[in-house]
Amino acid sequence: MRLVSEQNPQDWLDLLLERRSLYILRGPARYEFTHEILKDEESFFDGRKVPRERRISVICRNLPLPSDPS
Ligand SMILES: O=C(O)CCC(=O)C(=O)O
Repeated sequence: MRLVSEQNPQDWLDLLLERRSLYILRGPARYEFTHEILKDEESFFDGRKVPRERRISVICRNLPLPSDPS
């Protein structure tokens, strides 16, 4: 997964999502960065090919707080 800063797209970070892994996006990672699953031809981590196969994603979202500007 790649996180890219919305303000400065040169500020990005790749995360390795292992099988059966759980990730939580919150705070700046949730609201100030985009997130994407990389295309197969871009799917490398630490120089190692990460094959894209069938992927099941279960997403849980919280309702925004009333004070949440987004
Ligand atoms: O499949 C994923 O892990 C990404 C989910 C996603 O982009 C989303 O809907 O927030």
